[in-house]
Amino acid sequence: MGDETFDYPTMARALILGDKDTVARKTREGLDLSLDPKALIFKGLIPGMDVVGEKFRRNEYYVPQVLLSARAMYAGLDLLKPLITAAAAGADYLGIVVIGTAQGDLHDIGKNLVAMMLEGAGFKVVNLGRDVAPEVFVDAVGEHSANIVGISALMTTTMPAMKRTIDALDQGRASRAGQGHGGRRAGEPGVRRRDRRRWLRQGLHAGRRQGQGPGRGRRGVAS
Ligand code: B12
Repeated sequence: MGDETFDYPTMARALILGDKDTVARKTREGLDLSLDPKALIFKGLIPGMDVVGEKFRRNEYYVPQVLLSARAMYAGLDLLKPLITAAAAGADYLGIVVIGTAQGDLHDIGKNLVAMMLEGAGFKVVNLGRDVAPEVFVDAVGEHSANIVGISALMTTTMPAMKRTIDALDQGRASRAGQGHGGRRAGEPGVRRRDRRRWLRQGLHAGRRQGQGPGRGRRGVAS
């Protein structure tokens, strides 16, 4: 059985129901079939979480159900993470990324997914976790000499914290690092989609062109 016949809908449905055992079982099944770990995330887990988000928005789901689904998501992601990050090549990093969720925001699934992908792509990732104060970002960028800073914010109410973090980074030494801002709210205030994509591309590629790691002094937004 290959990717076309794998039962992604059952995996997504289990996530929607918060059934972490079935999500873990389907993830293992997919891995036993040598399916691409990223396919299991993007065709199984994320479509399930999208439905959860929609149900939450329509008040068909409340926080306890969403929490169960989040746990189910992690039951899959935890199994997939070692395979995705395995490509990371010792000390020979493409660059150093400091990533965290903005102050006041507890959503960390998307941020951890981005961290995982970056690690798998060959970056060293310093993951600060969630609800991270601006000064903690600034200190971490200095301490690790990061080339890129990733800030995640999923809520309208935590967008100002993202802005405070950007301002703090701009004031400190960290202004030389490229910044990637993510989360579904990240692009909202008056930024055109076309510009966001261009900035992110520039941020990630500029430093590489100069052979000094990605994104020095550039800024990008992805959602
Ligand atoms: C799961 C979830 C929760 C879980 C979080 C568990 C966890 N460990 O993360 C729990 C139950 C804790 C939760 C709580 C709350 N939530 Co909530 N939650 C969600 C939900 C359903 C899914 C988010 C998710 O994980 N998606 C899957 C991941 C893979 O996608 P993603 O996060 O978007 O990440 C992708 C991109 O955005 C991007 N990305 C993300 N971060 C970064 C960073 C960088 C640097 C880059 C480049 C890219 C990037 O890449 C990722 C991969 O593609 C969303 C619905 C939604 N549509 O987003 C609501 C949602 C975000 N929550 C919402 C709300 C209101 C809340 C609560 C206030 C509810 C309450 N009454 O208590 C609390 C707030 C708690 C807090 N202080 O943060 C609202 C926010 C509305 C708004 N406009 O502000 C949403 C949109 C639901 C809704 N429609 O109402 N939530």
